[in-house]
Amino acid sequence: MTSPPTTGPLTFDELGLATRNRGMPLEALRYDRTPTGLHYLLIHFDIPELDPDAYRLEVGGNVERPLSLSLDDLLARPARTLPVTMECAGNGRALLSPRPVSQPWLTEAVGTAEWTGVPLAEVLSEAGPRPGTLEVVFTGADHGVQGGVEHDYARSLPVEEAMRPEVLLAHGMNGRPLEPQHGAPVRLVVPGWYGMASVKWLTRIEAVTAPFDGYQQVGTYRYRRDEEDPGEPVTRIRVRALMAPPGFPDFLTRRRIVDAGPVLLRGRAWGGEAEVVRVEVGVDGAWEEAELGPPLGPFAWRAWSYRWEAEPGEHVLACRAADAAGNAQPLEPPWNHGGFGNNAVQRVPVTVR
Ligand SMILES: Nc1nc2c(c(=O)[nH]1)N[C@H]1C(S)=C(S)[C@@H](COP(=O)(O)O)O[C@H]1N2
Ligand SMILES: [Mo]
Repeated sequence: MTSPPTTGPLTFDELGLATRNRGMPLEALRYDRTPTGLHYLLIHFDIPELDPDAYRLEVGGNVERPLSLSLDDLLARPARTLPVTMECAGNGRALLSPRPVSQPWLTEAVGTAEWTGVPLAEVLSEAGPRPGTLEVVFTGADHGVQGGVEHDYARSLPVEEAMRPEVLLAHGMNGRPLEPQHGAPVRLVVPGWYGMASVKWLTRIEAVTAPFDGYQQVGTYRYRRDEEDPGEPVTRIRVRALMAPPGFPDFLTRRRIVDAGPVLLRGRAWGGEAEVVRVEVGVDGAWEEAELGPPLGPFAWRAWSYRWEAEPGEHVLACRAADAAGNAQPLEPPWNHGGFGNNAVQRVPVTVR
């Protein structure tokens, strides 16, 4: 079923996942809005074949008025566009030791797109959840086996989260119709939550009166100590900053090479729990305050920059963010059995010549 965490070399299975699911090259941190072709991808099974002309979104379960909506029905409704930073909960997993065997992300599983869609709350209100509704379950058209369990990809949200005005039934990304790999024709976008909540290829929305126990809800996406531990659910994005690697890279090791003198270090910081209020840059362990740019929106990253006087020699650069709720990034990775929420500070070794 699932392999135990390992300290061994990367497996062929992990390589297979890594070549299907690309990360955002970190130089793309330069863009406010990540071009669609540079946005990260995470696809558990296969990209399903969905004909937009035959597409229906069924809204049912514990509701007064079940709905069946075509893509045209959704496109005809007033839409909202929001920049949203999405990050995979497994980002940083391959940096853990022992390493949970799954999609082996380093730090690139992030991107910020402008998502366009119909507020979920409007469609839900129209269907009218009946008293006793606890959660709303979102099911995708993709199907597979994970952890020995065959299922359609499905996740739930507590009803209060589902009713947040910024949760979208998205049919557009960066001003264009959704592309197949990002959930066409319609996906959920849950700003502030790790990516697993934003169900792609959405075909069914169901109001339920008991906690959803599908595989993607209870079998994974939990902060667990070990296999036996039921753990706590993975929800909102932990605060994090990343740096666009300075200078130029060595092809194989990606080690950075920089000329001595002033270097403008730049990056982005985000988090789903509260607003980012501080970013610091570390040079060989000494931390200094970075300058923050304006947030792009309440659910999107903000730019930061720092002027570094690079002196010849070997150096390690780092960056770390903190939010308004007092959350800060740890220096060492927070370990858990699935390798989720690793927001440890990024370290970038640099040779200055
Ligand atoms: N139906 C479905 N939705 C899904 C997934 C999936 O495999 N199937 N992956 C989830 C995960 S884990 C992440 S991180 C995001 C990734 O969205 P993106 O590929 O558009 O960046 O989609 C989420 N929605
Ligand atoms: Mo993910």
